[in-house]
Amino acid sequence: MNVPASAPHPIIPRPRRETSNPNATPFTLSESSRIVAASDATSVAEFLAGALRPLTGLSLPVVEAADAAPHDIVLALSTASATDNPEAYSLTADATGVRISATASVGLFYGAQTLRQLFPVAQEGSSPEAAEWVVEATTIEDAPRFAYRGAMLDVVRHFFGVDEVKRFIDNIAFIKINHLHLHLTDDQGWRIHIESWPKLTSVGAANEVGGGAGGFYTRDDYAEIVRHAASRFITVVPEIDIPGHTNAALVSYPELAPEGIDLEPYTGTKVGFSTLAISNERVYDFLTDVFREVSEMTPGPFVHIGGDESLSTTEEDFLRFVPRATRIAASHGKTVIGWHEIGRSEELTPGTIGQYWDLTTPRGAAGERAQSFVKQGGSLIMSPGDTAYLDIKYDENTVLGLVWPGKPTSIEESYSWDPAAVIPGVDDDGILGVEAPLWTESVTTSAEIDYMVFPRLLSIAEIGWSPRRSADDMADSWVEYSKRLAAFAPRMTALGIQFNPAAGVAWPGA
Ligand code: TNX
Repeated sequence: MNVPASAPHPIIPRPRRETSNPNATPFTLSESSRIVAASDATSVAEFLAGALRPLTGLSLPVVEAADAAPHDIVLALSTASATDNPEAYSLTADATGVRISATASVGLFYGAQTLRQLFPVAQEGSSPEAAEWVVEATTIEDAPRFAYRGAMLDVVRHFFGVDEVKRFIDNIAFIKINHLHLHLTDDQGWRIHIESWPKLTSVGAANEVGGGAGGFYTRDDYAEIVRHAASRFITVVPEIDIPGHTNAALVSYPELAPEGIDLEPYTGTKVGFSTLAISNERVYDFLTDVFREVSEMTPGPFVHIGGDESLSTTEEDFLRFVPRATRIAASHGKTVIGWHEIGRSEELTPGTIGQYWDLTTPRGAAGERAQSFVKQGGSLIMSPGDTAYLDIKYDENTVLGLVWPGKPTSIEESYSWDPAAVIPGVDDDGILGVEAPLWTESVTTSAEIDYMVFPRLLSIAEIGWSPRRSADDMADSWVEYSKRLAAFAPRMTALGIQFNPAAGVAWPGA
């Protein structure tokens, strides 16, 4: 098998290559250690210092210096060649120091995140003076398998404020997730302020599942989320879900609804009952304004138009709507993403990306929808509902969560699948990456987010980053991974992540 029996360091996601040298003198972080970085790398150096100072009690000054000393950590940007992946990095640690090099800041950032995981875990969270900050001599060469590694947070079914989202960003950045998809609009609420249609938030944001007060992001709030995400090399992907999942928009502006529909705020969990009025030209004015404002507020390359479960839109209307909606959403230079249902259209704006959310064993139609994106010059984000969904129960005893795929999703099931083995004929070339969505019908607090997301998001992070495993290697790779995950647990605890120590892993101290 290709999977090493036991990786030298329990790093998640597993690096492409690590060669440790237990006989060589290790690296030691000490009172004299500095983080040495040229001016183009100081922001990553400050990030790393900020992570290590509270843990170690060391001062770790960030300096620009030509002569690095043996206890220093050096961050070095090298010149890019055309083929270099900006996310790739190399890291060496030994008695001469730690050196992280990459062709772009993002690569240095991932090297820094890996270095955090090389320090001993046992001491994390304990008193700094007691610890010896030693890293066994090692060399790591690392680069991701997929360019897109995402997590989705549904801030509609239950609203989460800016600080909760920033905390989520910090936690997912630790495992090299690089996209945060925010599900911003749905039947229960509209969560982002749109200046040209202000009632979306003055009327449409006031509810959530279960009758709570809801909420929304002002333009400044959203800018703060985008800025914080960017500081962790995470791109925000805003989703405006249309033409279904629109009850909150329709309650705010009844002119957008089909005639003769009863419009009431909604706080339940049913799906598929709402639709925009597809033949009404006002709807396209609305979409033009909304996607213009959302595109202005979003520096990243993507906007997501939803398109799932539009069960109250006729097929004819859906097929008229989707090409026009993708054109409008793309018109500000963005690449459009939609759930796989929009692949029913053969007139997508070229390059539109499909997000596949059916099961790992496709039931036919959904697989064809998914192939349709690749045929139209796009690619796929893989989010199978029975492996990548973070809102599905872990087992029958999980209080939170849903079981619509027909069964729960254990940690092992979240780990033991391959994105290139789901849709016939679609392999790595047609796959942009993976994403794990957290729908929040049953999730109301940051502690509950942690419980559903961790540790299963670690599985998705590793599937998105680490080299492909063959079907024959799956069982062995799970055995190896589950040991690494157990070793990673105290790290989550030290970061304040209230993960679920679910069955199937020999958790330390259990
Ligand atoms: C289906 S998955 C939905 C959401 C629900 C979710 C619950 C998808 C694109 N749509 O509206 O929240 O199931 O797991």
